Amino acid sequence: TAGKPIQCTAAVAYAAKQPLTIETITVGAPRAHEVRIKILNTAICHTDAYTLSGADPEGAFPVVLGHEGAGIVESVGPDVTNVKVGDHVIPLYTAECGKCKFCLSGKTNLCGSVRDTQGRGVMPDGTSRFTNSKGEPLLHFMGCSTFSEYTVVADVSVVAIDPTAPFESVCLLGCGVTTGYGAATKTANVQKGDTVAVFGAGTVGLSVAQGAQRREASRIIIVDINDNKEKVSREFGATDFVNPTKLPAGQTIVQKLIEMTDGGLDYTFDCTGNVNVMRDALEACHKGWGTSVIIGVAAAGKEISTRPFQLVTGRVWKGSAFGGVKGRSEMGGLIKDYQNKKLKVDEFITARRPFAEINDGFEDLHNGTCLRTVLKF
Ligand code: NAD
Ligand code: AHE
Ligand code: ZN
Repeated sequence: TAGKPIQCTAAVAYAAKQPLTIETITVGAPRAHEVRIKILNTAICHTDAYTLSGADPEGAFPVVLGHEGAGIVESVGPDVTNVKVGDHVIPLYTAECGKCKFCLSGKTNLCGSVRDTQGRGVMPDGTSRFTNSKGEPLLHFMGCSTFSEYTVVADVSVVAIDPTAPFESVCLLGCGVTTGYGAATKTANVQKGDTVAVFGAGTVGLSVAQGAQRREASRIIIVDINDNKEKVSREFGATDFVNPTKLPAGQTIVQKLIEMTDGGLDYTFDCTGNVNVMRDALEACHKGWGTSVIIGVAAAGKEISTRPFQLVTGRVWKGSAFGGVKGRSEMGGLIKDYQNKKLKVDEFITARRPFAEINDGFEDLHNGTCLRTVLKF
């Protein structure tokens, strides 16, 4: 099949708020510095639903969504040296070229090599590798498009992994688990004894909690409006669980957290995407040094606000993409941690479905106990 287009099954998002259409599409051969991957498993991240909802300012249709997957390299285009046919791989929505200003800065995991075209849903040469049966081009998504049995990604956007690692589990390292765990251990760099509050007990928030636990945080308070999340929060390391909708009349979540921690948290994390929660997370930080990390993705048009005095008095507001993790350099270590049982991954899988049930998988997101639905081709 190398060098030739492949026909395969994909789930196409033709318009916002519409179910995905499962159909046969054509996936073109990889060009220079491109890799064609046979996806074995993909999960559904909240961000896929967010883009499908129409709330993503970069969202465009028709598109092949999906960015939390794992598979095998089927073929490579000219000049690809980092992976070869047969390698087990994870596509990376945060590329790592190792050569751009960002990669060389030592200050960030963001990479500038392919981000512009990635945001426009095309390959670095400005074209798409996906075509539907009518011959219409389909857009790529986040440089990954894992909701297709075959996908094409830039070589800087893929990492080879230990072939003994199970695809159905490590696909979750393509986004949610890595994002939360990295936000705690890299972006915030939580240290032993620190106090931490996590807003939102989804896969991202629970992964923040397990990162904070790994670093021996003294207090890990999970805040979620859904009481069903208390049990799982404690399983992932929460020492306390607070439902902000059940506080005594007149008490705010910020007051509650400040009272619980003698003045506020060392670190807080927004894992909800709600801008009001982001403000609470910042204001629950300790005066003088508390740092709040925004991970959640907010809808188009939403903005954050607080009194500047919050920052004047030493609180720090920052953000984190993919947990600050450099995928090609650091994925191997995360896979090893998973294999050595230092990193929980399987525990996030709350449903497994055949790929054909992808729309049911999106419905799972609303059931109140869903962490990740893993789809299998
Ligand atoms: P999720 O939907 O599984 O989890 C969100 C949790 O937040 C749920 O448990 C929900 O009950 C809770 N919640 C909602 N409103 C709340 C409120 N007002 N107060 C407290 N809790 C509240 O989502 P997820 O997959 O864990 O993703 C979380 C967020 O992170 C999403 O916005 C997603 O788009 C974003 N995300 C960002 C990155 C990144 O790199 N920055 C990566 C992955 C996901
Ligand atoms: N396209 C949106 C922003 C989406 C966003 O913030 N994406 C996160 C990853 S979410 C993964 O589930 C991210 O890493 N952003 C950094 C980047 O380079 O995209 C918008 O608002 O335009
Ligand atoms: Zn994601």
